[in-house]
Amino acid sequence: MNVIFKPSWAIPEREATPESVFLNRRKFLKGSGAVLVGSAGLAGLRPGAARAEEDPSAGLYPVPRNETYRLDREITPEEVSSRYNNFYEFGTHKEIHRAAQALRIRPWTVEIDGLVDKPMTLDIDDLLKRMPLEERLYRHRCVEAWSMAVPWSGFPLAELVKLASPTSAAKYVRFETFLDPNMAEGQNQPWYPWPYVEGLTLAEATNELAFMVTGVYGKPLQKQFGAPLRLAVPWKYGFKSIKSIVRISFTDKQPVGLWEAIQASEYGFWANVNPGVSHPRWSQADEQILGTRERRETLIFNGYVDQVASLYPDWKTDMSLYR
Ligand SMILES: Nc1nc2c(c(=O)[nH]1)N[C@H]1C(S)=C(S)[C@@H](COP(=O)(O)O)O[C@H]1N2
Ligand SMILES: [Mo]
Repeated sequence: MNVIFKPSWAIPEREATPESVFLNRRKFLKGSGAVLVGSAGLAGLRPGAARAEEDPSAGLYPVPRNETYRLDREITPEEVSSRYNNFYEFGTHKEIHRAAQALRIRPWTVEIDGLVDKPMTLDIDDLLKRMPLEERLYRHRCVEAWSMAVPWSGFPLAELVKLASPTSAAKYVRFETFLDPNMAEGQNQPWYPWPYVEGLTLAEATNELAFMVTGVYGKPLQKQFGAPLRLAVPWKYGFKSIKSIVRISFTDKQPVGLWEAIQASEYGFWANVNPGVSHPRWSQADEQILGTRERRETLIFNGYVDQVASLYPDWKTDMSLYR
């Protein structure tokens, strides 16, 4: 496709969000049959061959829930959260679930490199067997002012950091998504500096909340959620939670994320959820709860202040330091 779209970061998405949540849901309910046929087609499968696509990690789920992480709202139904996604590798719209079926999730390896004792390549299924899998209920707040609440399955990022054994010089963790424009049509759009990159400080990465997600709703992660391995850092805006990770590097330089590279004034490195600081083009004071007509006040650090405040010692006096 060579149609030139206006980059979606140039559109005030918040204006479109409440309506599109509602409309997408209705479209899904009316057209789910077509969705299934369409996705099998994209994956190059005959409809009858759909079983061949079964995720080899399916037998690992469901995993025990860690009750430490509680919600102040309902879990967003799967048919809502899995039909309204951001995954720019497959397009800039929210009905990414179809195009994202082109994502091939096996074989899948994750490179661990940079300032570590021993760089390594991990096979995803070996990694899944080595890590302590658990379920956590987390809120997710997109910078576009919509939110959801999801039962992620996965393991603490701190466990992976331990396995990687960074040297004392490492200060940051840099994450990278796959790069394959033949598979992911959105990666042919030249104004994005592919691949998608995100970063955390090492202290953030080893905070108890930082979670490597491998499943959701008691099953392996669906492709549109960023299978087979994505990040969840629920006190930060959603764009920090990078999907379909193939490389994790330890470094002494602050990583520049894809969104920061495009528009640093709107999407900074810290990106901590903060209702008090507006996005340059819209307020962050409240949020649309996905799949409902409810708006709710957004909480500082998305409600996770107890877990993360120690990472940002002076946040009370100058939270703008952490935009
Ligand atoms: N690789 C990659 N990761 C990504 C994105 C993306 O476009 N590509 N979008 C981000 C944004 S803006 C959000 S809000 C969340 C959306 O996650 P969800 O689709 O599972 O709700 O993924 C984040 N991770
Ligand atoms: Mo987002």
